[in-house]
Amino acid sequence: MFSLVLVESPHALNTAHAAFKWGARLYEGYDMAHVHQLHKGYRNILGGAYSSALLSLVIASLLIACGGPTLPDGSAAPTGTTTPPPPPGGDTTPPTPPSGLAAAANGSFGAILSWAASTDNVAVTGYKVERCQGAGCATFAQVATAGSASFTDSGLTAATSYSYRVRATDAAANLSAFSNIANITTAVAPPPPLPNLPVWMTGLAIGQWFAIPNTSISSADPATTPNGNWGPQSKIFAWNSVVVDTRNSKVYSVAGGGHQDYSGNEVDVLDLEVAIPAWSQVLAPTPNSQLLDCQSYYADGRPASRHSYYGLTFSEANDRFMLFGGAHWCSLGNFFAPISSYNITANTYNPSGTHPDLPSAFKGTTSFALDPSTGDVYAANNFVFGRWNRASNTFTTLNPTGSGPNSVGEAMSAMDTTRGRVLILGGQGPTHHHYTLSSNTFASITLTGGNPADVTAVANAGQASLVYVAAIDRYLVRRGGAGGTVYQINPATFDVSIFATTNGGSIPGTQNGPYNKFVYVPRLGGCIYVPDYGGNVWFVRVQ
Ligand SMILES: [Ca+2]
Repeated sequence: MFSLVLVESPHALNTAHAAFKWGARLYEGYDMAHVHQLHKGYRNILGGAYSSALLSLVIASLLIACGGPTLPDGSAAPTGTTTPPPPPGGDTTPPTPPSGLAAAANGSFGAILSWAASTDNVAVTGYKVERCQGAGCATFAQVATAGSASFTDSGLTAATSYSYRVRATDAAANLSAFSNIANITTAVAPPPPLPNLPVWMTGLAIGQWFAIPNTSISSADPATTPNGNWGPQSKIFAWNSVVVDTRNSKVYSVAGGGHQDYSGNEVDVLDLEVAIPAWSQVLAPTPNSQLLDCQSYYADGRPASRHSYYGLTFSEANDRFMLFGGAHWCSLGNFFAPISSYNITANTYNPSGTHPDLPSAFKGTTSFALDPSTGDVYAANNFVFGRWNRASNTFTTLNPTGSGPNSVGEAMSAMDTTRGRVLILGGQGPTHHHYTLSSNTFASITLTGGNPADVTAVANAGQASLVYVAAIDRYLVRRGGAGGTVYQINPATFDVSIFATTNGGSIPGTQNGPYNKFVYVPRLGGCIYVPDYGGNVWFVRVQ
């Protein structure tokens, strides 16, 4: 549908003065004599007075009927359809009901809705969006109108259930039946901002890297060294991630080890909200006498150490860290399927069987991306895509429509909480995609940017860290090389550029990739980076 608007003399029908706008162009005096005759004809058929709406209709019909006539400036008329005239006696036929209403929480305070458009004998002019609050609610009230088949709601309450339904209307105010009802639950409220930033952040500018003094994780080594060829340095060097409890800005290393490198499944923590952060061990490792080779749980019932890759995530609603698969302590190598977890406040691991296993196709260097509004975790591996549903503690293989990644080993992924979609990027696959939660669809994306070298660097990044920072509406990418370079990606256009930083020249390269060792810490407005075992933890403000 395009718009055609009479801008002059709609009733005088004076060829010399009549003019209309088609899109942004102004056409004056275009075959107005012919239009005049047609207008009179329509009026005779339909009755009623001369009107600008009827005249617009006549002009549009004329142009379309002519199959693209040349307009006064020599250009072709646009093609398309226009609103047909209402039936004699007025339009009494309502639009068809909207179908396939899908809704997804948009962070703590919003929702994103989409649905299949209605049709009408004349034209759908809009939609009325209704909402009710509370699990199982039934008292809907209109909260908005929408001109097309999608709507972004805002101003909601955190950690609250809402239901939506939609109906269509036409110009005669005929209302369709309601769509299906779609339910969402908003995310828990984000942590309150710190009233005072920790003193180590004093004077830190946006983009300025800072090595937090005396924060080598080697300072928290277990009293008795767990078995393994490489010792506790493996927590950082052996294909591992760290994870942040975003409620209190504490960084954790959880059961990082794996293969023959290191058997230790200790938990270490670094509190960034104190004046002088320092690593400490909060849970000692399983004693060497209790180790079991190539098992997902040791003899003491606690999960084995592993290369966690990207499979270490924060589950706020469950007060847990989740451990998805990985390469466990095992002389034979191999990938493992169990999902394990650690209870943060209780400082205990959960026993075997607390969670389902990953389907075997999700073993390996799978990408995992957390949806903070639900706690669900989206998983992408070679040719497969799935979701761990936090509320039901089930893992489901999803089969999105659209063009999906065909090889994503060691790809990075993160959720754009503003748009409700997961970006899957880099790694071994030659293509890049996003996944839209509300519609269960993949779309192929193309990275762009003014500096092709930046685009190439991001496109080819395997084992890299990807975070989404809603406060600046940017993805940030950290690769494994030395120095302070951070890339940013515009999540709407996929434009890649450098996020300007200073003072990062002495940041060391990582061994075996950053994975999620570059992590956003919302209460501090920056990202932590743990590239080294014997060196300090780095931090960069990003907002
Ligand atoms: Ca109608």
